[in-house]
Amino acid sequence: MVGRLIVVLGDQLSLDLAGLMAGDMSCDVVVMAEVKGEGTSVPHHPQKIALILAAMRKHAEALRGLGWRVEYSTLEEAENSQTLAGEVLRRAAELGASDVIVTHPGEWRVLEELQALPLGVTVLPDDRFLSSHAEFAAWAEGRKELRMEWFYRYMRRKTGLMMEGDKPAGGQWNYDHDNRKRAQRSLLRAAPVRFAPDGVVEEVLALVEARFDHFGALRPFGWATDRAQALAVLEDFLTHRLATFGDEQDAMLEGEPWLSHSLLSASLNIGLLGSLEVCKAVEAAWQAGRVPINAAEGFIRQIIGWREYVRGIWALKGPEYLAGNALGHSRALPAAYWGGKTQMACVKAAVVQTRDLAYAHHIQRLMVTGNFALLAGVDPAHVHEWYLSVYIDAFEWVEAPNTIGMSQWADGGVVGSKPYVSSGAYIDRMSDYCGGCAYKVAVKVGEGACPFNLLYWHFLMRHRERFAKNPRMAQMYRTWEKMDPDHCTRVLADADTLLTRLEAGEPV
Ligand code: FAD
Ligand code: DLZ
Ligand code: SF4
Repeated sequence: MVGRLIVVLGDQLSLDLAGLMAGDMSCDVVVMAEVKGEGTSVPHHPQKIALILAAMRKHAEALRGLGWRVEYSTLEEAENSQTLAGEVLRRAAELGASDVIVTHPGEWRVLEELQALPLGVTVLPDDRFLSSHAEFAAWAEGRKELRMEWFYRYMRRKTGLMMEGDKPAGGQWNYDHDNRKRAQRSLLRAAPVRFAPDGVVEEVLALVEARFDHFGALRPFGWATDRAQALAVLEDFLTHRLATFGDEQDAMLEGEPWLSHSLLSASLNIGLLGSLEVCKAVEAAWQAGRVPINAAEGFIRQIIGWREYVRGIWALKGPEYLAGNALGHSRALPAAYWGGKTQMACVKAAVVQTRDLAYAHHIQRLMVTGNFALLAGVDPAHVHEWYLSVYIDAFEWVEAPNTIGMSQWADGGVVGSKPYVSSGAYIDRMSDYCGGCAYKVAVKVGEGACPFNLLYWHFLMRHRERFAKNPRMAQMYRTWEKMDPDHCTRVLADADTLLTRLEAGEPV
């Protein structure tokens, strides 16, 4: 007879997980399960499945090393269930357990599935986040707008990160005006640390190769799959890329997928690193004079600001948030997103990189693939499924508010006061993609016109009612009014033709 079952999910690989802290090593049993259903709930990128399975296997060993009894089901074991709930139930019957402890999952579907178990299920808050559901709800209470910047300042005060008393270090909360530079090609840019597969990873790669036929290349696989490797990625970032993180945050360069980004999201999201330890390491690098203030502040804002904020929105809005479609968009996702042909150099670069690396950085996600899907009026549910599938770091709690809220404005403006749309000019300013594109970014209409240019105006016109009075967008409507009416008619007609071609499944 055993005590309770402590369920540890594939993105809960932290030794101080709430479920473990609440458990009793002398009688409780940790249950971990590789199940096909979690790999196929959406067609997860093969590298993401491999990361999770390899990290789970290593974590189970680490827990055993600490003295926990771990009952671990591998995907190879034929008698196993296809679902997490089925596997927990099977273990409960096998061990004679009737109570289960679960740390709050990061996907509503998983929470509902586990709560429906015919067992005593206790769900504990996931205290790996710096702000709890209750705290975020209290912060949000009574506010007309839930702007990230205000939440960020609250979190700076709460954590004390980069604070001098009650004032922000350096006198400013936000150094973004020093950021957003165009990237320069540099022979000195160090490639980030990657890891050759060890025995555990090799085993899992073979398994994923045999069991999953999803979009995305499985090899080469170089992600950190244990805490020691994740700490090495952090150290590599602090030493080689943090100093230029702010400057290059929004830049895009052909053939340079990583630039000055940290590559830490997957390690943070599956629990190999803690968000506070990462922020403290960044703060210490700034205090030691190793990196400028705009870099350190910019990075810390992404973590205690954006990361915590989107989790708060996800928790506050609940499962209904996933069905948001404020703009009534209904087109299918272009085949180009799943590797189909496209002549748009920027979209192609982002998708090829996504296919090969399971990674694209924030501006590629927001201003290339996200921007195009929004301009083209793609159903946000399809966009959500794509983003949840293709990235190494994609988990619903963080992906959904970024996609449905920030990127597609499908939540009607909860996350963003205005939609993130731009013409080709923005992409041209922040990247070197346009020079090698079949389209011409300077061409606004007719032969060779950049699709972003056409669809930008089409978007603004089809949503005129909603956005013309938005103070942050009114200027664009005034610009349109001043344009030659014949030109405007041609832009909208060309955009309609483009959308018809997209609907017919033609490559654009
Ligand atoms: P860096 O650029 O080095 O940033 C540092 C860290 O800040 C990241 O590791 C991440 O933990 C955090 N961060 C930065 N921006 C955000 C943000 N907007 N929301 C939450 N955390 C942020 N991030 C995910 O972790 N998982 C997702 O599924 C995800 N989906 C996204 C979908 C869309 C449409 C968009 C626009 C953004 C999405 N992001 C997501 C946010 C961001 O793009 C990634 O966190 C980042 O690209 C990860 O790479 P990095 O670790 O090199 O990040
Ligand atoms: C994403 C994922 C995958 C691919 N496989 C597993 C698995 O086999 N077992 C498991 O416990 N978790 C897996 N996960 C992560 C879960 O889907 C994750 O806990 C939810 O997405 C909630 O964030
Ligand atoms: Fe993208 Fe337009 Fe530039 Fe081509 S011209 S890379 S489609 S922004």
